[in-house]
Amino acid sequence: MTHYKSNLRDLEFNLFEVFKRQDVLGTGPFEELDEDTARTILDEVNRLATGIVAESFEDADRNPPVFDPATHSVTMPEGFKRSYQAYMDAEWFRLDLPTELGGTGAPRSLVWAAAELILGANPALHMYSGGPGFASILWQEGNEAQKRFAELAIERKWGATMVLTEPDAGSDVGAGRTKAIDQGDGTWHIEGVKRFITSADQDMSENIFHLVLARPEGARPGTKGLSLFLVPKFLVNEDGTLGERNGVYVTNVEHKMGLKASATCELTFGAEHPAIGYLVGDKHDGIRQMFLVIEYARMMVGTKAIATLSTGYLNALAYAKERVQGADLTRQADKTAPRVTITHHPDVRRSLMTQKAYAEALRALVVYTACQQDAVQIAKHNGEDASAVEALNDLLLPIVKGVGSERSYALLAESLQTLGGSGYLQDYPLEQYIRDAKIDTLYEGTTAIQAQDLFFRKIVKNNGQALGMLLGEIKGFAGSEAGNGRLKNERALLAEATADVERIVEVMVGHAMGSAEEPRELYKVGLNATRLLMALGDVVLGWLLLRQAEVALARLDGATGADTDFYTGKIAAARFFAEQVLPRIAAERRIAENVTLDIMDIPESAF
Ligand code: ST9
Ligand code: FAD
Repeated sequence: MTHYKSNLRDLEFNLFEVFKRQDVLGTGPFEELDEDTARTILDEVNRLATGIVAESFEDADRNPPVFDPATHSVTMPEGFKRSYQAYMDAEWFRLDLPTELGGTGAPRSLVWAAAELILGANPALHMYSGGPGFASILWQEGNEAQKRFAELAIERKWGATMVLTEPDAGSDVGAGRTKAIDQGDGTWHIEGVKRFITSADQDMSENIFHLVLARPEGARPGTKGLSLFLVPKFLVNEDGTLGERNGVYVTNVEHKMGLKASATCELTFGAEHPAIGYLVGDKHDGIRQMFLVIEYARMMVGTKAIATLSTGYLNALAYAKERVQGADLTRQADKTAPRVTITHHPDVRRSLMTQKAYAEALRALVVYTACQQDAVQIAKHNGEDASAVEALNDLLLPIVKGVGSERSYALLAESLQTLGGSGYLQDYPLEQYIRDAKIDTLYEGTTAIQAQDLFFRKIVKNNGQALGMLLGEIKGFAGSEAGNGRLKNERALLAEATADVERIVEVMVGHAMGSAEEPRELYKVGLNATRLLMALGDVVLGWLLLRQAEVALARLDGATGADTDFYTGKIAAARFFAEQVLPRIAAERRIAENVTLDIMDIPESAF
């Protein structure tokens, strides 16, 4: 048995009972794949995930990759290599590739459902396996030679990286100083030092290609002056064989709190000999091109966080069902009363239900978001306008990433707490889950960056259209007869919370507009941005749980055995969230309305 406890039942519930993916499978762009095949794929990925993929999870944490500065190389732990090899041999990465590149033509909802399983079992492995995905973006954006490179990269399963961050350019990517010097022959020399680069070296693939943001000499400052370059570890000859070692070297590997199996590297370009780069697509459009990768990676990080919370909760639940401690609260005065499992204690139940409600709501959020990506795929296949659904997907991404990572990290502490002192030990996976999940609030844009992206780009710049569409759906549900009277109170709580979030947005838009006259009003937007992100997240999560409860209520009549428990749990989680989480948004609204500039007015030295 491995550490990983997946929740395939809930994934399938989302896919087929709530979001009805069988209606899109077998048609249009997904013609080749029907519901049975989709279920078989999930079974197979689940078998790998809970087996060989998860097997090296602890070992690679205790015996992480080893960096040799003399050869600039990273050696991976043997167990991890076996897990990686098994996963790559199974070629599930093809789910995510377009059919022109040998892909399966699967909907994104199925891709992300499968990804959850691997990300929960061994998140670093999922990241090392990103090469084919990176190659598909290179293929989409690249010139003819780069398209051939991309095809080769998939065939040979090369690794890949996204290279943005520098010591002085983290959140502020536009501050990057890495230079690109045109050689006039279709090649460029890249010079500079990047840091924190995931998977920049390993000994599991014969080549690695880096997608690097660098500034051509004379280009303008900021992100818009950056271009995207393909910089392979080994140059590739015309006939596809590997050529000379390129001048890009790993010069350090970080010692981290968690996710130790994932090598986080300093990458130096052009110090020893030239680092040759190729301008992607022969055009200077780097930040837009890189965001194609970033959007995918933000979804991936959110899914990773959620997957970890889910296995954290299920491990906590398994422990709680076994651990006997204390008497039932109603009999605590009776010293001879039988001892009970800790699931009998109200506080443990409160904690477990909080974990369950968030884990399952966040999973629903990932699948719901992925369903918007399915809709984009379908619209494009039919030659229809996809802009409205693309905007909805864009709006949801900072929620998946920002809310998913923050809630998962916080609630994994509850999972650990459920085990008492045992949770603090390496005998259980909880302490590693917490260490491994902390990174999710940091990379791919910190939570503050997600919050600003949500407000400025996804709400204001979009004139509130996508938000209006989403909140319109939620209000429609709240005002409907969903649940046939049995979810009436919960729908009323959802309606109130939605109105509170609308008010927070209204207050923030007021401050943003006020900044035209008084620039410091914008600070109030900054002070409320993360509040809005989390509050909107809770409303969306509450809505998705209630949608699940509606389905569960309908199915409960006539259900037996495990299904009865499953649907009962669904309804309970939705009620709990509506009653115990959503009312808190009213307090957030009051805080947002009354925000002042007090903390902006005090000197730095007063902190
Ligand atoms: C990192 C990696 O942390 C962590 C783990 C990696 C694991 C990798 C492996 C797995 C991935 C596999 C992927 C494979 C792919 C698979 C494909 C499958 C088929 N949305 O607001 P402005 C663009 S990496 C879209 O003025 P500033 C847009 O072009 C490091 N585009 O920004 C825009 O122009 P326009 C991650 C967006 O003030 C332009 O940027 N680092 C978005 O200049 C300028 O926009 C970070 O994430 C968006 N949401 O710069 C940095 N936003 O407006 C975080 C901007 O004309 N910092 N663009 O359209 C930020 O995001 C900053 O807000 C900033 C600010 C840099 C954008
Ligand atoms: P800073 O940008 O210095 O942020 C510090 C604090 O200030 C944060 O709390 C932040 O929210 C806040 N802050 C900063 N600017 C603002 C603002 N404008 N408004 C409000 N608050 C703000 N990068 C890559 O390019 N490729 C990778 O593969 C990669 N992998 C990584 C793996 C790991 C393990 C780590 C730790 C990092 C990785 N990164 C990678 C870099 C990662 O994306 C950055 O660390 C992240 O974007 C934050 O940048 P920073 O660390 O410089 O923090």
